[in-house]
Amino acid sequence: MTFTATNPTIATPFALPLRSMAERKDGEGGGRDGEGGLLTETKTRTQRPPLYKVLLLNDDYTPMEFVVHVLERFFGLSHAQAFEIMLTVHKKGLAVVGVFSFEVAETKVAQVMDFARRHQHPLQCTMEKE
Ligand code: TYC
Repeated sequence: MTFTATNPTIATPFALPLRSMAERKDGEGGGRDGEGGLLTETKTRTQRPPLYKVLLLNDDYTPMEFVVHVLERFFGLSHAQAFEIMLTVHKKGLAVVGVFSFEVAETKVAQVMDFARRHQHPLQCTMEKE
């Protein structure tokens, strides 16, 4: 299943297939109308899109100040928040920087990787499904 909504912060409705009467609980629709006709009903349910964690990985070469700057610039963190997450990555090897829709996570990863490459730092940023 793909999610192509241009604004991924807005929940996308999905039409679910009608289930047979046998699959339905009482009072769930799809019964008799009392005059011999069959009642049908289409239900539209709102499903949340899957979320993706964006992870920052430690390395031995990228300057701490550069990582702090990346976190402020691309993830909207305060200097104190950015410093804290940078230190977590430095000590533990990686940290979750944020959780986003697929498209937003993909964009953040690309922005960080491109920015690091342009500054010739080996900083690595990846995403994984939550
Ligand atoms: N370990 C790096 C250093 O000592 C700092 C660093 C922190 C690098 C976080 C990457 O994602 C990172 N300069």
